[in-house]
Amino acid sequence: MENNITLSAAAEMLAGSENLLILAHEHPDGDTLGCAFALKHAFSGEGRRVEVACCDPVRPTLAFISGAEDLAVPEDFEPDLVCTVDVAAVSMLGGLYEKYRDRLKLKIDHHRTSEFFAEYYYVDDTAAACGEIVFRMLKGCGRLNKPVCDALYAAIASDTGSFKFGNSTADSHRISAELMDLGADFKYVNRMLFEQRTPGELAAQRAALAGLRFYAGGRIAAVGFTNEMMERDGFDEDDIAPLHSLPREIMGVEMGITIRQTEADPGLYKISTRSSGEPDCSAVCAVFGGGGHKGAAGCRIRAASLGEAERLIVAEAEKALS
Ligand SMILES: [Mn+2]
Repeated sequence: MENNITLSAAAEMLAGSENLLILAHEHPDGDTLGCAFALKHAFSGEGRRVEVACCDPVRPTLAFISGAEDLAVPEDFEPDLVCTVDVAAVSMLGGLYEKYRDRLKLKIDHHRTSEFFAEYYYVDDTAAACGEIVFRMLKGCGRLNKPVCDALYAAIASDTGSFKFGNSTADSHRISAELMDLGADFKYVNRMLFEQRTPGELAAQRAALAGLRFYAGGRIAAVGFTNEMMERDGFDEDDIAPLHSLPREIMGVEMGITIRQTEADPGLYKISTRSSGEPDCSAVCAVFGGGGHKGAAGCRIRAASLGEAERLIVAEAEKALS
């Protein structure tokens, strides 16, 4: 995979814009938000206006990065340059894709299976977090101020699961150490990221534990959520997100799977898979047109029921076991 722009040229392009719009991906996580707000803090001022937008609201536990839960584009704002961060596919932009498709100039990302939807792209799939790439870019142009460092620390700590996931590298630690040297408030960021739970998240966790199922002699574990469960127990899609790693954490489980019925289209099930890199989650999800990383990937499956969606994904996961 060849990038068609260097990080220094990308930084110059951003600096050359007057009205810069940064797009985060749907159901924003700490990485996409951390990158987006790092860019906002780095490039705001000097006659430049920078806004961040996302098609979904920010969940309350991550609002410390964005300062607000609503990331709609201000009505009076007409960007001359649009940049996406941590966005693998146009479907992850929701309705914002149609609105800005002709102005999508730059894409910065770290997903292995990537759509090259912007005019210029810089994708490094060896980076554990998109925040590592943004760090390199902002270090190169001397724009690492304190709020930038906090946001980038949040991005990297999020996507590495506090440096516990298999994707984290020595570079993840080196970059984070540099951010700490530069004053990143890692204690605050870690408390906000990893020691806060909403009541909805606990309700989702209770439902997940009650419905846990094992396959392949305990090497695969799956949990599923239906719209009915979510309505009955009072939790939503965002409350499920922190649970994606839960089945994988069980002793002996090599691939953990979470399945969620979608609210807008009850026949469509969103699948998230996790492993320690083996078996390859992105290969399993690619069978259904999805993608991601070896240790974490997702896809959507159309099925008549949660049980059917589960049978389909488990069958592919079983094939991937060595
Ligand atoms: Mn990411």
